[in-house]
Amino acid sequence: MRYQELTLNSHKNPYLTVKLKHEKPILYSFRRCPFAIRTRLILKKCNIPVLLREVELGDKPDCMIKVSPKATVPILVLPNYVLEQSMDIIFWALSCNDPYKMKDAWIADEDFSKKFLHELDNDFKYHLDRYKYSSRYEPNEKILHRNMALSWIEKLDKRLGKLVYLSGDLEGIFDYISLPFIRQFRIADPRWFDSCGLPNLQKRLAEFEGSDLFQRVMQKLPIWKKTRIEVQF
Ligand SMILES: N[C@@H](CCC(=O)N[C@@H](CS)C(=O)NCC(=O)O)C(=O)O
Repeated sequence: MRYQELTLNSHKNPYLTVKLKHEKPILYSFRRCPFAIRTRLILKKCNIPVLLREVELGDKPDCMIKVSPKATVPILVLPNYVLEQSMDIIFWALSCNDPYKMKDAWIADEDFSKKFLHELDNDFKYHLDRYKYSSRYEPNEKILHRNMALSWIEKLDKRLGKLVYLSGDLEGIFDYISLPFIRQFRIADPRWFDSCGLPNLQKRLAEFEGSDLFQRVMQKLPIWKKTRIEVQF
């Protein structure tokens, strides 16, 4: 089965067999979290309806912690399973409905795809946190981490010199999984980022942030724990 190849882990992946039932899955999400943003982008592109519960990281709902004790967002609660990693939710969504054939870009060169994801979620994110939140780590090493992060996104800028989108001819999975993090990197010091000489990536990021899709997934929502309002996302 093709979807099996898409999973990051080689272990048996039970939720791939889950079919969407009438009841909608529940997504615990936090508006500004890049992991949650990438998940919302893909859920939207895949037309998967969910009930979104907006969370405050400093005041998480008990029922969220109960279903997923590690308590990071995003979390997707399905009738029989809980998915607690953004990429698991993304691959699950793509296995349910992939109208834009986003999986094709992933499958085309899976070694590249896995390396891209590893560099993003491990290396780049590591340096991003130590740059953006340097006061929580080693303030003296802020610029070192900024430069390490920059060296990776310079590769993305080069890629965009050859391709229209990070995913090829169409905006797709590589754009959606990475641009929320590049955005966060820029936000740490927009003037510095804009002066960095990354013309292709700066343009791509600006287009992405200006898109209807991005605006849609970034809407401010009521906090579920305080209001009990679940948003039909
Ligand atoms: N590997 C996880 C990481 C998710 C993550 O770290 N989310 C952050 C917010 S951006 C979080 O929930 N942190 C918990 C906290 O701050 O209490 C994924 O891909 O979903």
